Amino acid sequence: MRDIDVKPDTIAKPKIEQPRLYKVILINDDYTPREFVVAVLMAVFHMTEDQAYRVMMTAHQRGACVVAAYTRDIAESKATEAINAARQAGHPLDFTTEPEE
Ligand code: TYC
Repeated sequence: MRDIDVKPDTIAKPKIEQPRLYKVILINDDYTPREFVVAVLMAVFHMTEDQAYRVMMTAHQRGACVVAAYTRDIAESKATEAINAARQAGHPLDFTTEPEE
């Protein structure tokens, strides 16, 4: 009697789809005080003062800077929270979100 090969030719490998991440981008402007930008980055994005200062200066010098990447809902709500804080204080500070490649 011949042995029957019961081993599958291919092993099923479950494919886990990672959710697409969205970047939150800080936009420079000529009016919002630097200290306010740093404070918002610390409060909303949980950065240290050092990290927040570097991100703020990058946006200041280059026009924009990626702050962080999150799932779409989180990215949009953090951008909205940061913009609302700026409007409350009367500053034109702006953030956008865009999908990562
Ligand atoms: N450019 C602003 C100033 O000179 C500071 C600033 C930095 C504003 C980064 C926005 O995303 C920003 N007061």
